[in-house]
Amino acid sequence: GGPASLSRFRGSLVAAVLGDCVGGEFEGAEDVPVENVLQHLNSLDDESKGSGILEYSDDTAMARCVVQSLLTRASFDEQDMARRFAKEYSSSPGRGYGSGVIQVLKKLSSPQLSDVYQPARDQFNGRGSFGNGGAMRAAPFALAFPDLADVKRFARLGAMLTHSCSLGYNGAVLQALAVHLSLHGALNLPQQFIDRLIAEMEEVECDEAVQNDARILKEAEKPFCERLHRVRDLMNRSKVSIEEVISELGNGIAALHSVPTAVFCVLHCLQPREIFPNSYGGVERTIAYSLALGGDTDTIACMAGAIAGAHYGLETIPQSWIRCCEGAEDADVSAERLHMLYHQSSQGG
Ligand code: R7I
Ligand code: MG
Ligand code: MG
Repeated sequence: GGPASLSRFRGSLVAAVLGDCVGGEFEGAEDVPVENVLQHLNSLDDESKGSGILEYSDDTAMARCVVQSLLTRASFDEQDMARRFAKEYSSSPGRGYGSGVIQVLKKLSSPQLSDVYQPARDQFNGRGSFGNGGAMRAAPFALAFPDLADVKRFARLGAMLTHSCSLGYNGAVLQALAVHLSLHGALNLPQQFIDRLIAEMEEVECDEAVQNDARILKEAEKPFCERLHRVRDLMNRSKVSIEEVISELGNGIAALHSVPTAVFCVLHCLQPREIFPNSYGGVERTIAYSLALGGDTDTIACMAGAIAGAHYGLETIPQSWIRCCEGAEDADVSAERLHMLYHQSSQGG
């Protein structure tokens, strides 16, 4: 489909859920042989096995809250979104949430709370979390707001409900930016895509809070920009091993060690790769490659899935995968509603 077509919205939201569900199998694994990834993904096609349904984790649980809040309020409403996070957590606490964020979610359910951003600020001795929990649920912001300034602003605020460290919320900004650009066909020119991401993040990271956090955490002055430059170097190499990707970009639970990695997974899998079957489409390659990196596989595959799905569209995603992932059908329905909201807003309505 063309820029911002329905198929791209559906592809993005559905592939994010698939990444989370199929990625759960390898979360935290250190060495994931490609054969194991392919075996796992093959078993999804094999319906006779009745492998059952793969459950989604906190990544999708929180993204669903974001989607429902944006759709219900037809804009960003931090009170409403915070309430939904808290309610979702209390009704289903076993989805694999990060150990720190649980404190925030408990505080958010208190009726006495006056500032919904305060619990996040209290995390980690007052500096806030740099985990990837804000980024993992950022894609819907790109699917709700046509205007890039809105995407950046609301992705940041949405993340700040749990992640007040700039290295946390700027991961969400980067993820939403990547989905926004992909939705508009920017991955047709990969070099320009990465240059555009770097240019946008240059602006985002030109900020005092970023400089402070970077200094305290001993990171480069503009941490995400520095990582994106590494992504650009890696994507232009003729051969790159999984070990190199892990050591250059990371595969961990910090936003800084996972969002640029997810962007790289998408870029690396734009062409067919000999480690994957020829029958694989782009979304399948991207998710498979994300799993092969090990580490925070559900989240990296979820984020890479959202970016890739916005590029390739829903038609490239196997039905058999959709059928065995919890929440994938729901995501498809929500995507249609987001598509409507998006195009209403872009007509100034
Ligand atoms: O970021 P968050 O929501 O976790 C998301 C991850 C995803 O992989 C999900 O799939 C799920 O598995 O969890 O949760 P947080 O608790 O805010 O951050 C995650 C972890 O990052 C924390 O439990 C800490 O181990 C670490 N972390 C920090 N450690 C030290 N100092 C995050 N921020 C800090 C910090 O400032
Ligand atoms: Mg998870
Ligand atoms: Mg994870």
